[in-house]
Amino acid sequence: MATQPTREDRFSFGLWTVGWRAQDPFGDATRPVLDPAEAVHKLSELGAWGITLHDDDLIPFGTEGGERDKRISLFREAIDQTGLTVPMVTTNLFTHPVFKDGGFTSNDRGVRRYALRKVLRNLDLAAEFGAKTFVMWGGREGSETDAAKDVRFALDRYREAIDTVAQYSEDKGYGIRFALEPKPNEPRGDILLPTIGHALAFISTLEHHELVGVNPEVGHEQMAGLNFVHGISQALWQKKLFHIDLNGQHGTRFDQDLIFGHGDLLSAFFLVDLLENGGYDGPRHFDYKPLRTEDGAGVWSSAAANMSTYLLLKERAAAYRADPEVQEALLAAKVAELGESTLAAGETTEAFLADKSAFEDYDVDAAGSQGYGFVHLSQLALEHVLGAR
Ligand code: ASC
Ligand code: MN
Ligand code: MN
Ligand code: MN
Repeated sequence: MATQPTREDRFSFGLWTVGWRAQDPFGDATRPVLDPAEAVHKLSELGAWGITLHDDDLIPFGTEGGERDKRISLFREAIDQTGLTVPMVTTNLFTHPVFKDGGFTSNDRGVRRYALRKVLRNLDLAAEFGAKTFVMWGGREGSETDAAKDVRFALDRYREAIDTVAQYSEDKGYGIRFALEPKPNEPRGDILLPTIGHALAFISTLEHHELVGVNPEVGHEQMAGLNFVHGISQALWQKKLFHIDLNGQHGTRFDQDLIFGHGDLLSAFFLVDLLENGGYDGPRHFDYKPLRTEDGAGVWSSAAANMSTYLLLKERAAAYRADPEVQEALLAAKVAELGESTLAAGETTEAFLADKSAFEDYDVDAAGSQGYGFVHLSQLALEHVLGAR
């Protein structure tokens, strides 16, 4: 079994994932600060291909001048030494108290102008690192009380900000694409653009809608009780899956950011099958948090676990597809038949209405009593996931 990742697998990690010091709302950090250059070297040794970052992961908020330059160049040096890429960069508009009511959609106009400047500056850094994707996770864009936020105005300001950033990027010739990351809540009581569907609808209103897609995170959709595989399918169908955040989650509770596959394993299996066979060619990016219980060694074993789980599921998905019994079950379940158009090629509505076999003579009782065999198919998938086949 190929569980040793290589660069061709295009696995990437947020610097903030392995670098998370495990402070939570109830407890202090349990791990020391991780040197970004060490993160680059360790991830490279483990077989990762890319590292991603928020501006503040690399350059702590407020660090300016020579110290800022030094941090950037030390990171760049590690990148050059290892050959790791920086496929994606994103902006921290959530940690500093200035963003407590949001960045792009704060009620305070001065905060909005500051946030927009921070993002434009970070876009320059993204271009400098050769990033192809710029993620926007609006974690503080939202409210706790409906008295406090006119959501229609907030969406106007959200759109204004993204239009401005996209236009700036085009003017500079950066060739960067943008990916909005939905999340339903946490840290705000309610976050704007809470699901993939909300984000896709919003994107269609943007001036540079062609430059903007989504960066869905497994756990975020599952926090909203939604089916992640369905969400990703629609994003792919609309050619909007620009990036993805892989992790694990147990249902509708706080954002757990578990290792990929350590939440809903069956969903992870069908997700890998979809990503590998559904036309996604972007990074396989992990946005997870090493458990608070882990020490330094545990951090790196958790990073390796994400990749090996993905590769195991990829191998399982290939075995599932190649199994003749599965192919037979897929046929019986008419899974491919859904790919056939409902009307015949060139069939007019007139001809359709005249087709008695479609309605007047259609045997609804026979069709209603047929079995689709979905359980058998589903069990075959489960047996492949369990390695029983
Ligand atoms: C991101 C992203 C998130 C958040 C979170 C910060 O860039 O994808 O889900 O920031 O990881 O802790
Ligand atoms: Mn998360
Ligand atoms: Mn994320
Ligand atoms: Mn996250």
